[in-house]
Amino acid sequence: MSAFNAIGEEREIDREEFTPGIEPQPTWCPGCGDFGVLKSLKQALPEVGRTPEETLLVTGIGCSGKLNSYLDSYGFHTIHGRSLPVARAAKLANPGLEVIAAGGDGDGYGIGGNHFMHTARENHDMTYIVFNNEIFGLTKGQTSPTSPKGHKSKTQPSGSAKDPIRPLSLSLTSGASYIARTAAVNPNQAKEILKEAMEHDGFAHVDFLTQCPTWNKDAKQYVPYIDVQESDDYDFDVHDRQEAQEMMYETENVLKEGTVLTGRFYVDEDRPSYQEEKQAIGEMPEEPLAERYFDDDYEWERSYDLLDRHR
Ligand SMILES: Cc1ncc(C[n+]2csc(CCOP(=O)(O)OP(=O)(O)O)c2C)c(N)n1
Ligand code: SF4
Ligand SMILES: [Mg+2]
Repeated sequence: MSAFNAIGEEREIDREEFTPGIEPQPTWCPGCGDFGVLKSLKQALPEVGRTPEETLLVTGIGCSGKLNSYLDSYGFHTIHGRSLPVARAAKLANPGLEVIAAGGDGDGYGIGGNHFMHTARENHDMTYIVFNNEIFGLTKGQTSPTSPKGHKSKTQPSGSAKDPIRPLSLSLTSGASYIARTAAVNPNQAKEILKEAMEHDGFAHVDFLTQCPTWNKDAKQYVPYIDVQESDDYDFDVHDRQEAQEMMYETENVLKEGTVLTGRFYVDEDRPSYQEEKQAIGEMPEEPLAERYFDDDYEWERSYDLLDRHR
């Protein structure tokens, strides 16, 4: 079965279809927030009408990168920090696919930070989930770009001297058109946010707070969380860039003090995606590039049918 043409029919989709037949038991530590990402993703995909055959998950390296092994879909476990360029290429070749890139805070905001910035700037149509546990989990707890100032680790035994990056603000400044933060401790909200991110046309960035009880004992700081859309204390327009910017800045400030604000922070539905911009200047055909690899006799639906179905 070709990765370009394995297209499911219109039908009821059971979330268990996304559970692989081999290696179904995650090797994440008990209590790891990564379970929350897997669970909410498995719930969200059928609810947006996607089958495993219509989904491509591209991951980086880290505990988070293991997500590929536990979700039955097309998958590509790339190298450290490089999930986004692979995801971009796949989406450009076959825009009918639901393309999800995922990786850790070290992977996406550190070594892959350049790709993050430019994929957001170019507004590539995909969902990008960053498992933000504020440390390098897989390599046993080193300081990461989101570790709070003063955080002690093996690499910074006296405490990090540096302020963490501001992932939401960075995303907005770079050009992402959907920006949200959710947390593994809030699976219902996480599912809804992932659905919105997948349905969004453009680069949808979800900063997903995932506790690491093994190497980051401060994980308890993620509880309780506040949903900014549900709370009466916050009133801002997610479509207004300046209001979103101010809300993100506050959100990033208060996280250091242990107040976890989650929800949608910025949504721009009007900005054309990279593909649309390229088509507008005649640099990209209307038909999926993947279509060129089809033989007229193929029994499966063709990739432009998939594109029509999900447009
Ligand atoms: C080029 C390269 N440098 C370093 C590593 C070692 N390495 C593997 S995972 C990782 C960090 C993982 O942290 P993060 O991205 O936050 O993911 P987590 O494990 O926390 O989910 C590092 C430094 C590597 N695999 N490749
Ligand atoms: S080391 Fe941390 S991030 Fe990795 S699986 Fe264990 S709890 Fe999760
Ligand atoms: Mg991490």
